[in-house]
Amino acid sequence: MSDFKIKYKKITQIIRKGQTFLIVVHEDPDGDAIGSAYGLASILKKKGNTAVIGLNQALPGRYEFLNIDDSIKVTTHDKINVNRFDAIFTLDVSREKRLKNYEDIVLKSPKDRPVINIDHHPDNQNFGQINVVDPTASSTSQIILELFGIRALDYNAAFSLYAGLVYDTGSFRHGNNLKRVHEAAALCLNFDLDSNYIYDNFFSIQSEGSLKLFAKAVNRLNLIEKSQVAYMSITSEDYKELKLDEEASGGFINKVSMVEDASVIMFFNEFEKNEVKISFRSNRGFNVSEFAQKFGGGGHVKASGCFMEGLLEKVMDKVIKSLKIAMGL
Ligand SMILES: [Mn+2]
Repeated sequence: MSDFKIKYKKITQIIRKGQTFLIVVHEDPDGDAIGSAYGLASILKKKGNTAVIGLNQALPGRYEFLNIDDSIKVTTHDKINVNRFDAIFTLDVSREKRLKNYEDIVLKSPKDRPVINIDHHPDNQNFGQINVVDPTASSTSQIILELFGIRALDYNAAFSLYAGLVYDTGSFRHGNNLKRVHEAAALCLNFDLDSNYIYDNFFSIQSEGSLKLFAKAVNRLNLIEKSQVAYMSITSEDYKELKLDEEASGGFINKVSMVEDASVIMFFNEFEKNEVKISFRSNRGFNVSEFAQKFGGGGHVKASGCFMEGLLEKVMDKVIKSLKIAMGL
């Protein structure tokens, strides 16, 4: 029996033995985190169990369309009585730190409340009792589809997991094994899904405020080193001026990742004064996961991020200098 099958068996035993499960995803969740959480919750519900999704914040508005089943509750850590749960699933969480408010709940979980860590980040720290970590998978949603298979799905599970696949592959444009990605997607398409609806919600539909904010970012787009490096920024003043919260800048980096010739694209996002979130995208093989790790961040070879405190200009200066050295420019 393969390692994957052995782990699947152990997980099904835990599910069969238990009744109520907690699903935790990483802070500042993305479409794969939320999609895989709803997908797994639907699978558990179909098996007659109850699952609660624990976030570090309220469900971000742009992922509200994934909330199609009122019986699946989303909550925050302060409202959780962890003793209720028979096991904890962590989805799409690479490092303990990314659990944020759930770090203690997960890392100090007793043996009889096992932690099942399902993820596709190469820097995953295997903090679970069971770790299903596959960096060759496009998304956590894909791993869940491959683990549980078609028989575990219903419409809601298929909808959510398909959404996770769409999100992390940029609508099937990237992912290292597209045949495998499409095979997982095909499982979902046995249900009558509206793939356009999912695509539009992630990538097309934007509020007026968000578009205005994007215009500011694009206005500050800089191309340096013969256009090999591109970067843009928004400031806390921009957010204030347009009366927007951080959510408004979701997905901006993906919209500029097609800048011609750029090997690396960076987005400096100062959502609070002196708090800068930096997103990296790589088009030509430069490993931005390794680079982000220099600043305490992480992610994937082609898409990563980190967080830094300090004046925006200083942070930008430091990161750009360091990037030039790392790229040998
Ligand atoms: Mn993911």
